[in-house]
Amino acid sequence: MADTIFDKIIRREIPADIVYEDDELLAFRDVNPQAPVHVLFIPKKPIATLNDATAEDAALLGRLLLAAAGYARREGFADQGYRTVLNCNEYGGQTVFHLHLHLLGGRQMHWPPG
Ligand code: IU
Repeated sequence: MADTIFDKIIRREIPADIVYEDDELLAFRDVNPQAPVHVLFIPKKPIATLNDATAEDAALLGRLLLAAAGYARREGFADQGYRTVLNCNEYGGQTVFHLHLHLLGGRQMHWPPG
């Protein structure tokens, strides 16, 4: 898989506002926030898109979701609610090809998304 800007963030080659890290995951604030809270949760494992995830990644993807929920709980906006988004490829609006989960909170979300 091609190296992306998120791999450079993982390796600390470029700065990011990191809010969570464990052995397998990293989370940092989106540089172009679309809500008062906009954090990206990524696996350190380089998976380009959701299409590239395999059954071997099931637990990792579960931990990615739980890390986002845990962050919302710790930051005190879990009960108020939030949105998670995982864009895949062109029609999904994916621009960085290292799988990432958007966590958006702090404002009312609307449906359907654009
Ligand atoms: P997308 O799902 O691939 O469209 O989301 C990519 C996100 O990565 C997007 O919200 C960007 O603002 C964000 N981002 C970032 O936080 N830091 C960067 O250096 C780059 C993109 I490039």
